[in-house]
Amino acid sequence: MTDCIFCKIIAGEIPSTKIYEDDEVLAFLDLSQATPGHTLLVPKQHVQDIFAYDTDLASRVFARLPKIARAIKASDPAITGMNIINNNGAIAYQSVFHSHIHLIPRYKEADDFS
Ligand code: DGP
Repeated sequence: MTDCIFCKIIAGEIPSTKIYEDDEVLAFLDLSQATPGHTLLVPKQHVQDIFAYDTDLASRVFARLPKIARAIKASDPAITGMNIINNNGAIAYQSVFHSHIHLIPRYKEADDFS
């Protein structure tokens, strides 16, 4: 999709810090880090939101979560938890309309990074 910022990141037209990539998904650091290591997992195929997903593709994309979450957690011993969030629709605070899953590491000390 020509006007989609995440499609441009997937195509390498906009730089990103890649965390994980395979034939079907890309995970990269969120520009706006809720906590250090805040990562977005996106399907390479443009899918607007959960309502538009092909069920098989959704199961494959969401199945990557444990592996990527474990890799993020392993990157810093201070990470002891993680919020995983998927916003769907403007009413639910989706601002980029290429489906993405937030992986937000939580740290063992009080982690107010705002
Ligand atoms: P959401 O509100 O759930 O649609 O989250 C969209 C996220 O996308 C938001 O946390 C900021 C992030 N974002 C927007 N533009 C860019 C970009 O150009 N690069 C990166 N890495 N992240 C972006």
